[in-house]
Amino acid sequence: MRFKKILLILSMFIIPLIAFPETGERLWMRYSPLPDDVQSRYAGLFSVYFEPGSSTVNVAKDELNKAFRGMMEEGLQFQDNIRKSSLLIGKGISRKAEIEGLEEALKKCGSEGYVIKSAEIDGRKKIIVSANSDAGILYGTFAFIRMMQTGRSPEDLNIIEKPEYDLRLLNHWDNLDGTVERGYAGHSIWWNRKKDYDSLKEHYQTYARANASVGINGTVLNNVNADPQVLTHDYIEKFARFADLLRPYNIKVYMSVNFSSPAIIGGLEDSDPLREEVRQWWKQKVAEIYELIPDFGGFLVKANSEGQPGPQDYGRTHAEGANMMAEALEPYGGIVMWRAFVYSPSGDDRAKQAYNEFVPLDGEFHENVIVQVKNGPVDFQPREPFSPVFGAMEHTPLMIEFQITQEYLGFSDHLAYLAPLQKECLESDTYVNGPGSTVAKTTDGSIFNQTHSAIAGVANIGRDTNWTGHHFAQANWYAYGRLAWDHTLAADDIAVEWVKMTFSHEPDFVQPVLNIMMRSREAVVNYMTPLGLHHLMGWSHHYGPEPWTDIEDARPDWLPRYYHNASEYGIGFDRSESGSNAVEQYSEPLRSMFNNPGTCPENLILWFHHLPWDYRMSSGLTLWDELCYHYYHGVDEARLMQKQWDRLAGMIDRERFDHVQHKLKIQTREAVWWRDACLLYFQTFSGMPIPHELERPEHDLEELMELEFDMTHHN
Ligand code: GCW
Repeated sequence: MRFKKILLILSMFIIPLIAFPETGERLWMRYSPLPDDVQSRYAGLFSVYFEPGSSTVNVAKDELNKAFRGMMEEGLQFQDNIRKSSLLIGKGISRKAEIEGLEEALKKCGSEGYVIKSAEIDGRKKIIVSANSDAGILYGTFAFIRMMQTGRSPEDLNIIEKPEYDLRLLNHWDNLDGTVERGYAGHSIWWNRKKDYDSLKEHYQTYARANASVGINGTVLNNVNADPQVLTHDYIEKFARFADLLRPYNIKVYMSVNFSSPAIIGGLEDSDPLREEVRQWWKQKVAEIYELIPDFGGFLVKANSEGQPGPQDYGRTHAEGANMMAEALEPYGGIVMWRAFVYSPSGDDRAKQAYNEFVPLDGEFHENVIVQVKNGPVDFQPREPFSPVFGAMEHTPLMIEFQITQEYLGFSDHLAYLAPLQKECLESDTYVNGPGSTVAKTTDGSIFNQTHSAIAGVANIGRDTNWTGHHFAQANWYAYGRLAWDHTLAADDIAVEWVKMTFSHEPDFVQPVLNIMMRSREAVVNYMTPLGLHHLMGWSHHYGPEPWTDIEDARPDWLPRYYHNASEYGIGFDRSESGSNAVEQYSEPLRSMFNNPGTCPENLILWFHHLPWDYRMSSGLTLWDELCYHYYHGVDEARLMQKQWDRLAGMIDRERFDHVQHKLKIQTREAVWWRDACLLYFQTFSGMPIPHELERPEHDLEELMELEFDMTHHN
């Protein structure tokens, strides 16, 4: 009896301490033992020839070693003899052994891609991982590890991969004081850390490994609302240290800069981009940076937007401002990413402004400038049409900016898998060059001949142990990286990979979780902003519903009423020809399709039209009823997600299960909050009843309107 008790105590307290606590810290690189059947497929592969090379190759080798040690019963044996090895990794394999088709395959994988191939040498089966560069070896090795992690058979392989975008970046909106703008996973991993740098090394390496595992090859370390101090020597040195750390992982560092830096930290009279002194200042600054960071990536600039300084302060254009920096960076191969996120309070429809300001400048930007355009014309809403700037600037490289952090999708409290949102945008047809001119193709170099192709994602990473606040928000970091590498991947395939690597291979777990993930974004759209509604959230925090907000001195285009225009007549933003005519910025046949409520996709109908409450939708329902059904459906979906998760109890570790369960509870409660707030408020205009078969709202409008939102527990 006593013995049993001791065993029980041991199993309750000691064993969990020995086992790795599942905090989420290891992201999708947990490398826990693979199921037996998967192990047996890879069992013949533990003798490895890993061609010696640079620090990047060493990183890849260490990773493979770590992965095998964790996932397989037997560790790796490194050989220096090709014959004795079953897995051959290196750039020079084709020179060392005759392998059919390898040379040709390598010609197709560019400077960062890789080949993974089954081959036979002297009658013995081998797997080859090869590439044209060390970076390719790094990515090929990670791809091989991913195959193991996801249980893919290593038979008959003939994989040739090449990234779709050359530059695949994360943008950190991290302030130098350690806070993160729109960050919901704790403080900055980069700035204002009390711990000494060396003790954080492993943490940064995990960050770097995670990025390398999906192919992210650049990172902007500070907020686009840039502190000019970042260009002082002290900070350049700090950037250099990060650059040294990230370099082996093929990650370059970039910096957001403040346009007024010459005046603010350089002591110049002003920062006019056409003044020689100012141009010289930038040249010297850039030289100083490259002295310390020879492979520095370049600058990201938010100018003349939301109060940031810019060339327009001196009557100059965005192109003149960008070109000044581009000239300074050009001798070193650096680039400027110039953001097109601009809108002025006095301007006409905010959705039109980026196009209006940038398209006329097409052809005026230097070769090493890329204009960075948010996916939608307004601002990272749960659903927007694609930005009409895509495809409209034939002579200017454009890059797409997605937001991985969930500023408008429930922060890190709501589960919203974003790959479907990103795919929706990437696959939208702009028609600029006839059918098939998708947003992806207008930016990846396949339609327009451009020197650089690039993509950026605003990071959701912070100092939280699990990196992203919500365990499922890790999937958004992962999926963004995977799509940046290959935008043709399917959102559900990416989700399955991630679930298997992050949680479990068990089909009874994978399937329901996939289901949760794949319906999650649409659920959020439905309970927040269905049918093309947008920007209904609290005007400063962007979290909960505040469609009623009216602040006297606030800019009208920060307030929800500007966007929903609810009145006794109806609801929606008229962007048709008879309204702001934003439709005009799209190519035919989209323009006409969006212009007519009868042909406009209904999931965007209130984005483009202001319609009466009794407008007949294709379902036969009135607009009001349809709106109600969408909001209620969103809540049902959140409840279903919660139920589905509850059923998975016991299938994974307790820590992460409980954490996600807790978050889903919040999400469901808040879905109801959103639904009730929006419908009860809109009802004051429509005067129509909520369909009787739907449950009654749980809240009272006045009580909701009085709620004071407390930001503190959401960070
Ligand atoms: O979405 C808005 C955010 C701002 C952000 C801005 C931008 C960094 O609310 O916090 O500022 O966009 O993208 O520049």
